[in-house]
Amino acid sequence: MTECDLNDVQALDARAREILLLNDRGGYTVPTDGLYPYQWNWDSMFAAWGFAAFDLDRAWQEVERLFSGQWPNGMVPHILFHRPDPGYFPGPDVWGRVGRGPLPSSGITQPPVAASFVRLLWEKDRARGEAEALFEPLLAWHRWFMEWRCEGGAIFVTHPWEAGRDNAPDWDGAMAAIEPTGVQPYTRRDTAHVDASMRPTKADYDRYIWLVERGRRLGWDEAAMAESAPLRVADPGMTFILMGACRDLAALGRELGRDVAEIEGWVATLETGAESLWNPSIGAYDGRDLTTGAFAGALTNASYLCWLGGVDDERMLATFEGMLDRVPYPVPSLDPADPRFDARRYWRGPTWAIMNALIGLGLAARGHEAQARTLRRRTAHLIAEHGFAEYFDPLTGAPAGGGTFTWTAAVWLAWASPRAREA
Ligand code: 9WN
Repeated sequence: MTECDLNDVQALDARAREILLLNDRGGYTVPTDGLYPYQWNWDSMFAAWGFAAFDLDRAWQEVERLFSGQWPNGMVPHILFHRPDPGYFPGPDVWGRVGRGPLPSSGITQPPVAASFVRLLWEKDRARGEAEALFEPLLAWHRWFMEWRCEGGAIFVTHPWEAGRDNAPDWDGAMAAIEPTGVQPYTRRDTAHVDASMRPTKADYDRYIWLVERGRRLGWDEAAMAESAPLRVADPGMTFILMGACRDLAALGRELGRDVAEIEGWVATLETGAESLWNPSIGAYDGRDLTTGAFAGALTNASYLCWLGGVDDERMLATFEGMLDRVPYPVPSLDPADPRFDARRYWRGPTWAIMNALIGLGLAARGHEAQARTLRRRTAHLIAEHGFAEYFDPLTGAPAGGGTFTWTAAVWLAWASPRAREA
């Protein structure tokens, strides 16, 4: 593939900046207008990375705004409802406000990419004080994960939304075992914005809402929710992301003169947990239902986050290279050879630029420069040809889900754009 034309690159850079500003709600960024009108946890950290390409003050503001919603127990919610908006369901009323944090929010978390992006921002200007001020809040969040979401060293989710990969096959077994009786009648808003064929099914939504109603009933008290928890699935995505984030937090802590022994201990624990997610029957890291012990049997884009976590796996490298040869617009969220593959349905097939960026950062950090470069170039072409969509069909590149999407614009500016490479 050839490089994008330089004029196109300038126009694309300008458009990406425009999208971030368009989705800026004054100190925090929404993922896209209409479909997602609030501040989402990991979206926001990608937004900060994108802003850092042209406005470091605004980048730090995004991170600080997210942590302004941190709960006293250390948890950082997956959504902060800064102002009411009827365009999204479930809104703040459905999540409830019992035993909560300082702001209206959801009661679950999302992938902890923050420490890794804080480190990247800090490296742009080490004289600034924001990273130092965020060190303890980040530490408290990671500690919350190790206390409430870690079993056998692997990080598990209690709601598919926690993983950020909502309808991935990883949770199919646990979701099927839930009987969503007694859910209050509700109207989905997502399918008013996006074609239903690109979104999770009604069966999924009934269970998403059932789980939220259970959490609200229990006041989002972790100890109460852990008793006979209906969904506990160990996630390679969460495990590798937290492992990488802990390594980054420890590196930052050392530079700041902090004691990082506790964080190093977590990394060792997570390494053991990651091994337990190796599924020999598919030759990849896989989701594992902690209630039944069953693997999902799914090669997903989260399987390729091993390098981000700091696990250099030759077997995964061979699988990754094979996938690059087979899939026109990598990395698919589910391998196309899987019978559950659905090219446009959300996390059951489509390619997500943010996952590509995380995989690429991991590959580069472990010295697999050639593979990282290939993925970066192919992601750049995907965005240049098909726009700043939420996700893309991995076979045709067709845009899917929401448009003018913050994290796709951010990934362009910070990583995929040829200019980002030069910088
Ligand atoms: C539920 C905002 C979020 C992303 C998730 C993505 C999707 C929400 C939804 O949108 O999830 O959190 O309503 O579908 O799966 O990763 O953070 O972009």
